Amino acid sequence: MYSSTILSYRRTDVLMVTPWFAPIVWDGTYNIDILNAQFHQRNVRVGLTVFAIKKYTVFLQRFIETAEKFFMVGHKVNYYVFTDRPNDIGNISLPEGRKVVILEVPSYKRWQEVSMRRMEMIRDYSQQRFIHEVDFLVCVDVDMRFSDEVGVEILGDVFGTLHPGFYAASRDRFTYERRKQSTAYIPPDEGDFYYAGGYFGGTVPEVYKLTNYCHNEMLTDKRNGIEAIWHDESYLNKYFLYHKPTKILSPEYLWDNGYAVPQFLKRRRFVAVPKNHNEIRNK
Ligand code: 2GW
Ligand code: MN
Repeated sequence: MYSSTILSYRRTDVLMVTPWFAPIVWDGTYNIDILNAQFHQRNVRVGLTVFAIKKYTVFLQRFIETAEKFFMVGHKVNYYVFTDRPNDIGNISLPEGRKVVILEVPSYKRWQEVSMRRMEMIRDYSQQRFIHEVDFLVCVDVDMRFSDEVGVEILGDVFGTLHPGFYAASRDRFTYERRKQSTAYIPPDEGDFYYAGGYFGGTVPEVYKLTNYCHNEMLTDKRNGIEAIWHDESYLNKYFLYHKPTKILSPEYLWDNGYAVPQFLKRRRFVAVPKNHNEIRNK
């Protein structure tokens, strides 16, 4: 229940705001009714980008079904599904205000490239299309399911998500790119958080800047015969080091049940679907 005392909506067990005054979104720190009213007033439109290349089309059905239950319920949503197999994707009919848009794209042979090229494709479509259709983009992995509410509390100019494997780790344990030859290099005494590659977003112009940067750094590395250790995730971490996110999502928003659930994690909103790596990846 909402009350305006300044002692409510406080969490003392987790960091609620970064040193550059960006909120970190945890359960119990916001009032969704107030936020929904604000975003309805602006008639906000949200694009959810997801890639289903090659065998990863198998994840799509569950992804969209669970999103219909939990993602931005009551708001306008376009699902932008990038795929090389448009015929594998059946007709998905959704209620008024929500739709699936299939975008046919090439597939790359190496899986690292499949993952990294998402940056280029999101960039290109941001400029050509998304800018005319939505206000915010949310860019996520497809091997996931929604299991609790994800609403407008996540939206902001540019946001990243704390990786569920590193929220408690010290900086020296972050798996940033450590080779100086790579454009994704981060010096040992720098870095705020370890952000997950599978969940970022913001306004369309901000996502354009982010994806353009990551793609260009990747191309520079490619010309120099190097590829960052965790691919797009490494370039994303480099981007966020020098272009700080204006909002950060807690691991509630990107969880993997392979990890023990800590006390302070009150909700698991978007959870990795276990996959047989050999079966799904070799083809
Ligand atoms: C990926 C790895 C190995 C073989 C295939 C693929 C693959 C990925 C694919 O065949 N088709 C495809 O559509 N993808 C897309 O790339 C899909 O959207 C998937 O969710 C995304 C990232 O691949 P994924 O989910 O298998 O990798 P994770 O869960 O280990 O992802 C983390 O690390 C990646 C970089 O190595 C990315 O940064 C990703 O965002 C992270 O979550
Ligand atoms: Mn994934």
